[in-house]
Amino acid sequence: MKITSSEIVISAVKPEQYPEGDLPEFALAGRSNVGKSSFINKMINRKALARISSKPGKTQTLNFYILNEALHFVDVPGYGYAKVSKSEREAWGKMIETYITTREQLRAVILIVDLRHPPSSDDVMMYNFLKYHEIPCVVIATKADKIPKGKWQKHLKITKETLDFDPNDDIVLFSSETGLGKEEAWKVLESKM
Ligand SMILES: Nc1nc2c(ncn2[C@@H]2O[C@H](COP(=O)(O)OP(=O)(O)OP(=O)(O)O)[C@@H](O)[C@H]2O)c(=O)[nH]1
Ligand SMILES: [Mg+2]
Repeated sequence: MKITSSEIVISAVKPEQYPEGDLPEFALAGRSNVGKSSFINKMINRKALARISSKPGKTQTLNFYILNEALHFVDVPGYGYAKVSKSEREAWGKMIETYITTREQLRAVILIVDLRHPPSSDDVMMYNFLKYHEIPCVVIATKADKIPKGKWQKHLKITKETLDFDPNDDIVLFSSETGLGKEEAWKVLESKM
């Protein structure tokens, strides 16, 4: 898909603030600092519409972006950032759970994992959570530019095994640095719109 317009709609913390209407929506999920905001920027050809962390934990709210007046991307705060208090973590959990389990426009969650390392226990928990709620999931294995091409398939295999990956889901090798996987990712998302 060629993105010709993109802008932020709102930074929301509660359902009353979610945009109205029935545009199809895709939400990002993944560890803090894994590359969710970078993924959005690469997909929409913007350098810094979604804010990229100099330090982890940058994204704190549900940031809704509208693309081509036709769909929403939702940037979501990452999990697993150590310097977060228990009450902040609980508030985060509630906000995400409410969003994922009640948002009717949500077509799929884009789960971003780091291709270099096996998915963390939080990644596995998030994937299981999505499966449990029967939310379609697209796994993006990012930062592929950081490992040699010859090792991609081996790392992809470990990623799938660790997640106990459902073969009906899609998984895409990606790099926000090089743009690898961008066309494929759009193809997958378009098939779910
Ligand atoms: N080499 C490389 N670096 C990347 C890639 N994607 C993201 N990064 C870097 O990883 C860091 C974190 O990226 P973000 O996009 O801010 O990560 P995030 O998941 O949005 O982080 P939070 O908002 O804190 O949850 C930044 O320094 C990015 O430049 C990638 O594909 N390749
Ligand atoms: Mg971010």
